Amino acid sequence: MITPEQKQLFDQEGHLIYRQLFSGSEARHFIDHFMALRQQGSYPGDFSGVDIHSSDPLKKFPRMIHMHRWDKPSLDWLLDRRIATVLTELMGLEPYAVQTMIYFKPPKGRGQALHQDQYYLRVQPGTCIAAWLALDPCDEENGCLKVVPGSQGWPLLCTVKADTTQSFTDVTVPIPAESEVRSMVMDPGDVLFFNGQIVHGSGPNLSSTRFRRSLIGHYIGGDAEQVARYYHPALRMDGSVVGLGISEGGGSCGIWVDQEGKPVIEMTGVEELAGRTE
Ligand SMILES: O=C(O)CCC(=O)C(=O)O
Repeated sequence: MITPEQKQLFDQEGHLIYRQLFSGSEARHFIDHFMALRQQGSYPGDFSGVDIHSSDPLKKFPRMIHMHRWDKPSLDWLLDRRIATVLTELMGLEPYAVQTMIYFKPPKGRGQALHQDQYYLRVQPGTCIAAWLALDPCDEENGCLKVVPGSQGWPLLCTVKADTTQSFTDVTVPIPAESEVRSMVMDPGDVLFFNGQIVHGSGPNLSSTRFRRSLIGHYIGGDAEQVARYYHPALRMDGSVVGLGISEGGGSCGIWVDQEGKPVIEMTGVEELAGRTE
């Protein structure tokens, strides 16, 4: 399914948009399914709580997490053959599946500050990879995902406080001023695959009418031995459970320093271990 050019691009840039891996009508079906679930109540993983009277749009439509543990359509999507095939070709081996999430990102909802997924998943050895399915048309106005191409080569950076007027998460990673932050403009059914080290995030939804919904799967290499506790149990792509160890994280993290006028990363930071949950 992946051409040699697409694989080369993924290796160079740490991300790849696979256009129309799913159809527009499948995307519409997921919108209907998850909007109905969201209206029906609250679920494990609704950390910020659901409050339909709140003035914060994200309180009315908080993201849902790990739906595959109790919702069959989510499990079927996480293990979908099309995703498994692309991931296997990008990674060189079949992955394990560890997480589902749906972001509703309602009109005027905040985004998620720049971060690296491996900060949360702590895969050892290796890193994680995401499959991010656009359910709505995604562009700069409604807060499309943005990535820093090439940052998949960076180690885990030390986090700093994020601007929580713009982001619903409170940590971010600093990047050099000259870094490209590329907008992922996508149509319903397109899937963005991105490496777990890559710096990515999204700005607020500036539209007053349009949602920016996306269904997200997180995967780890089929040779991984450990992943953070929150992501257990890991599943093989046939749905069977695989027993992995629990990684704790902590240790050193990268800080940007100036070296002869160029920003370089030094591993001189020490990471805090406060409860991380993506
Ligand atoms: O969809 C977004 O705005 C952020 C999603 C994200 O950061 C992720 O899938 O890791």
